[in-house]
Amino acid sequence: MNASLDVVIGIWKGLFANILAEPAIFIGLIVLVGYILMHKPLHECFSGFIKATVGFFIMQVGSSGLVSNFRPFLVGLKDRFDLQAAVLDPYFGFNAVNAGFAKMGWTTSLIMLALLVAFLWNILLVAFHRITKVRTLFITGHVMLQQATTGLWLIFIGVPLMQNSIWGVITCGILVGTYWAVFSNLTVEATQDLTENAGFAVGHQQMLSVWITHKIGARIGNKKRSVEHLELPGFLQIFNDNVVATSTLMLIFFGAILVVLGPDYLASHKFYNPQGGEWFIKYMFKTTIQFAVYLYVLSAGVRMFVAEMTESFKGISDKILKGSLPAIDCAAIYGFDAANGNSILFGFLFGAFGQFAAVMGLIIFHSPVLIIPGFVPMFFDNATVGVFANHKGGFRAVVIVCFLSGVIQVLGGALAAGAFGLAQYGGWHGNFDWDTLWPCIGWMIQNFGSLAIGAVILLMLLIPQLQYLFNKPKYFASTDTAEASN
Ligand code: ASC
Repeated sequence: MNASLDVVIGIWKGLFANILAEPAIFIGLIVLVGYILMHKPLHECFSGFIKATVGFFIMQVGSSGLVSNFRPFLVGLKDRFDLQAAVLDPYFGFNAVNAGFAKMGWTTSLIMLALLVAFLWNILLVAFHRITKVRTLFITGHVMLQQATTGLWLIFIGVPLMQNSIWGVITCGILVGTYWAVFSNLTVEATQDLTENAGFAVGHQQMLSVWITHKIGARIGNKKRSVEHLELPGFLQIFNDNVVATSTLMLIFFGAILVVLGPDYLASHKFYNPQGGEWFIKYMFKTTIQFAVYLYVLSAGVRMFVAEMTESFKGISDKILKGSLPAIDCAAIYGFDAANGNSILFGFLFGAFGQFAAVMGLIIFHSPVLIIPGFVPMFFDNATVGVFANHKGGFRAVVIVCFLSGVIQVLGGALAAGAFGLAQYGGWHGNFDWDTLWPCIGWMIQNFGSLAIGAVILLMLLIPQLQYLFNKPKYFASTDTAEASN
């Protein structure tokens, strides 16, 4: 690779690692710039920067605490029963692609370059929003890295001529950047409706299901029978409190998984310490109720940074990127669950039931690819659509949407892991969009090569045009923040 390209990759790697992959700092800087553009006094700009950054870090303490504490138990099922199975999880998918790159002798730093092209392409699409009708800039750095990685794999295996080449990288950047712009743009109405115009959209991994849920939620359920209005009889009323509900249900749910894994397995993997005199029952209780602890922390962080972002982003959308919104981590909507966390909880549980039911199906029908549910898609995708489903169609919508979402995740994930050769490396990306939309894109690329990529990009770019056509008067107004619309 030539030297100037190495310099570009070097600078971009630095910017990515220090700013974009640190969304707390990135969001803080956006807030800072927003306040400066609004001519706020310097001390207020500084205080907004700090609160947005700290708030985002608090949210991440919650979400990464959930991931690091609970993911090993689901993955443990694979080891405990010595299964040859692909784990549905974006981090496992990421590692699988990297292993695939190493085996094929492809250059992994091309992934960073594809990411840069995709990000610049998304900026261009927003800058020309009058023509493109794109209103959102996707800024969830760690997710962008995972998605560019899987995207590049699909292109390299699908179009041999593009393998390990700069053309493959540029094509991937445009394809993935279009997906970011178009699908996060698709969540604007749903998110603005849920958050009463808080001023952001979802930029994550289940944007298609957010859109579908927003569209069908009211039809399959009844908003009046929402999770927060569930009439629980007698003593069950204690479950209206999210801390009680989450702790109790996770004690049962993860408690059962811990029992299946067994004290010996847990001790041999240093989770549980019988030598130190720890009782298994106390270990189970303490471990499973951490779920409630991290969820609580997560929502506190969300409230803090969203408050700042909502106010300051007006500065940016008025002055620099007119009518635009940042598309951020799905966890940002958890602070807007009218049921105070219970839609999150039910979303997760019914998504998990759907996933386990589908895994049973794979076993019964002797699927060549076996799947182990991963925590990230199981929790974050289904909790997210759970909140949207409750908002539009109450408890019934949560049950139906999240159960189906869980089933689709496993079936689509199994197909994708097998079809794109990643099952052998142990994992597939696994989030909803990557079990539905992307397997279709991958299949088209495998069968019709670069022609398919061009067609997919054009078809995706058509989506915001259609959205605009059906909603002309309100389309750009829907990016007004709460303050602006007051
Ligand atoms: C993902 C991913 C995570 C979580 C996090 C949720 O898809 O890779 O680390 O969800 O973004 O807040």
